Amino acid sequence: MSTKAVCVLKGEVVNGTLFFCQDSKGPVKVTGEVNGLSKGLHGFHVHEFGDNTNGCISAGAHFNPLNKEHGGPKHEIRHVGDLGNIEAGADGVAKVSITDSMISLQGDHSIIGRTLVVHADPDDLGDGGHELSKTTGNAGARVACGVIGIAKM
Ligand SMILES: [Cu+2]
Ligand SMILES: [Zn+2]
Repeated sequence: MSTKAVCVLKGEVVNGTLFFCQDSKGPVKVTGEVNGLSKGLHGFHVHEFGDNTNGCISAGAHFNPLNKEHGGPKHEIRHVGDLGNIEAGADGVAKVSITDSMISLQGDHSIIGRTLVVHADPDDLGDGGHELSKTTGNAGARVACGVIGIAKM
């Protein structure tokens, strides 16, 4: 059985739609497109709360049920929500195609009802040596966000 979820990202200039698909308890495939970005890398994370009452800031910190330090998606030490970066071309469009085994659409690592956030700056994946590297990857402002919801099968 496969589970599907969807997220509509909204920001002042950045927007997009992401689709999530998981077969039984396998990895989650994230696909879609984000528009209106500056060229280059942008931090891309699942944040803890599905709360956008005060904009993207209400989504809280990175989803971190295992209480680890911030890292990159391929690192052993990472937040569950750490999906690394997406990369926009000169046209401001980032095509997203990520497969991740830490996030899930069910159980303790479920991202359903939490917020997907795109940042202004690159995520340094914990290695930047900045005081924020081990908590946020120093990825800067939140330029768009959206709550991840259950999608039609
Ligand atoms: Cu983030
Ligand atoms: Zn993180």
